[in-house]
Amino acid sequence: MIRIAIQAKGRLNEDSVALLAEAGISIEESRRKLLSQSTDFPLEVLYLRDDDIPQAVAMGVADIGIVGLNEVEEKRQKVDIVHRLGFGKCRISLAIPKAEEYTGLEYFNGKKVATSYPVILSQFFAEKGIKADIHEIAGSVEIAPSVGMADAIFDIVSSGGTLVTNGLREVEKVIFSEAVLIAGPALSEEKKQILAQMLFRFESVERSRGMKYVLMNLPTEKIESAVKILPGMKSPTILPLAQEGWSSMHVVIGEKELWDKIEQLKAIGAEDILVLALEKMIR
Ligand code: PRT
Ligand code: ZN
Repeated sequence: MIRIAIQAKGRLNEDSVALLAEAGISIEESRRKLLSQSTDFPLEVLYLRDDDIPQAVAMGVADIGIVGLNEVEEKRQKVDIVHRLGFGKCRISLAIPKAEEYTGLEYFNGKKVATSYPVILSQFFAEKGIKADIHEIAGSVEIAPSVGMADAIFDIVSSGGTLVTNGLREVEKVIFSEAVLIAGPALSEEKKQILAQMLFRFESVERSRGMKYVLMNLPTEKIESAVKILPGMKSPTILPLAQEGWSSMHVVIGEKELWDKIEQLKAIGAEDILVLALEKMIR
């Protein structure tokens, strides 16, 4: 049995639960409970505030956790980052009132900067030789300049909409964050094995993201040209069709290059192209 800490509610909760579900790990519906069990995998889920997850994992209250890299960096707990999960992407940036002229990092010398991430910010300023006054506040950091509490802010940005609404301008992107899977420093062999099993499933889920399963009919003599259009793939699956001289080809193509590849395949004579969703890709 392994225990994972995930965010109880908030931006990372839904994607964390969805990732477990896609990995075939079902969890009892129990929004109000602190702890719930998986019905089909040796896993317990502990629901916490994201701020508490790094410490819970470092102390062994949970064995592993899903949390933003920003919280891991800020809390400085002894945990290992096992895997980047690709959701909850954001950055932590310095922003100033939009009418201010920005000349570079020296701007912040002697300025008061409001943030919920004082550890990350003080390290950044120390590395850059900037002497600013860091003012820690828990929430609504973005309003600090307009109410006269600070000259600038250091806060999470994703679309940038919140900054614009508050008359602020992003001037330095300091760290990039996404949800990460973390683990405590001293997992038992049994727990390490369960973690490896989970990782294998997560990786299969990730690999299949944005991939399509494509079937098409193709003159058999064109197979070689088709393989050239799809480099980087092991040989595609080819099945003979009842009609002499024709074959059916099955390949996996990334969504980003799908239309480009399909146009090229059509140009060499591919017909009846079917594009299907790909659920899992297991290696
Ligand atoms: O209750 P709990 O303490 O668990 O939750 P929380 O309120 O502290 O965190 P939550 O749920 O807001 O965010 C959890 C994690 O999501 C963060 O630690 C980040 O790793 C990640 N994340 C990704 C974000 C954002 N994107 C984000 N946009 N966290 C916060 N924001 C805020 C941002 O500060 C801004 O105020 O959302 C607002 C909108 O952003 P824009 O730029 O899109 O306007
Ligand atoms: Zn929080």
